Amino acid sequence: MFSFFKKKPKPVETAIPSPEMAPAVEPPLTPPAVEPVVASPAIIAETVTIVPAAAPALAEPAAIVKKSSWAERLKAGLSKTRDKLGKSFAGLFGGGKIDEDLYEELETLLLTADMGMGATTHLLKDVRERVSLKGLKDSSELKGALKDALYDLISPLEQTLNVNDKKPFVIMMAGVNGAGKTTSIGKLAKYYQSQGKSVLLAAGDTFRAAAREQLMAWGERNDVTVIAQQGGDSAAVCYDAIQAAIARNIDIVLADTAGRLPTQLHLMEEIKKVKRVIQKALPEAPHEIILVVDANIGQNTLTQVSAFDEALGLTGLILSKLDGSAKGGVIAAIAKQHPVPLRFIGIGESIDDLRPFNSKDYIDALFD
Ligand SMILES: Nc1nc2c(ncn2[C@@H]2O[C@H](COP(=O)(O)OP(=O)(O)O)[C@@H](O)[C@H]2O)c(=O)[nH]1
Ligand SMILES: [Mg+2]
Repeated sequence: MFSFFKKKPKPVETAIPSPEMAPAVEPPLTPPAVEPVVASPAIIAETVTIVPAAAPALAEPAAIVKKSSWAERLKAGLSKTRDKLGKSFAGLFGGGKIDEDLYEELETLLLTADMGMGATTHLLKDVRERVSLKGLKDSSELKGALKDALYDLISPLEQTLNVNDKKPFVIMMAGVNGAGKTTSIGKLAKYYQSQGKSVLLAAGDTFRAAAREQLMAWGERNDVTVIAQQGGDSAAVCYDAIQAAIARNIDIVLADTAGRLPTQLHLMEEIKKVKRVIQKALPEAPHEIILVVDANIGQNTLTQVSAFDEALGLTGLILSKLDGSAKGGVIAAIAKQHPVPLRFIGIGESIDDLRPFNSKDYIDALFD
């Protein structure tokens, strides 16, 4: 593999679309001067620079982290959610009669873990049914019933992303600022490389120079091609990246985009345009549109999922920062209220801290 930035320390071929390409037909949307998520025009106009390899875009996993298994790290990562629930669960499942008081405590607990009203009501109903069906009498038997009910609720979200049938397979990232899009792209590039896939990155966050540099630094260190542009058009960068991927027989394109809030309607229009232009570059692309959501925002996740889904038609989710969050229950809320396949979960800043979502592992890490 090769990297433009490694061998040619100058800006990559810029993506100036030909007249028949979409960007020429659709005038670029100008980033607003007042919005906090966009860089000032001065930064947008800045020249692409090479970031020294010493500036890490992603922390390398510490030796101790490398030794522990994903299951252990998942458990450690979910410790905040588990701590919040753990003691109460221990009390709840510690033995004694199953009565209305117990169900009430359980309800409070599920709501505390950010499962939301819909999922909580659903789970309680399901647990009650299991209790009566199996004739459970003691609260110590409730844990199994709750785990089973939770599994039935969230396991439909567990759907492996199949990247094998299209080449290049184009994955487009979306989300608010700081959700973890760029970091997740770095982690995913490594993940797919380790499976023998060739990867190309599109530095589609053209609003923040730092985002482009973050991606370029990552690409340079790991010998992955990064397509970047010094101008401000995300759609053109993605178009160029797909052309490059086709020409170079690349397996997977990971397209970064700038952060935006669903309420910033002009920016939501801009990302719809990015999708349309990707479609022009490759008719069936983007094959996957992933919303990256920060687990710390809890119930607000749902607002983001529905808004981005409406704008783009989401095909997948990445839930990042589960490690820092006590709101791991939000997965149940997503499953109940707005199910979108949860492709990956992030449980740390290291390069190996992103893996496909596995509902059984997740439930075990929460309860055991
Ligand atoms: N603890 C933790 N931090 C994360 C995770 N994913 C991303 N981050 C951090 O969140 C911050 C914002 O990430 P970034 O990828 O730049 O967000 P973007 O604006 O959506 O591209 C960075 O400091 C990342 O290291 C995660 O799973 N766990
Ligand atoms: Mg970013």
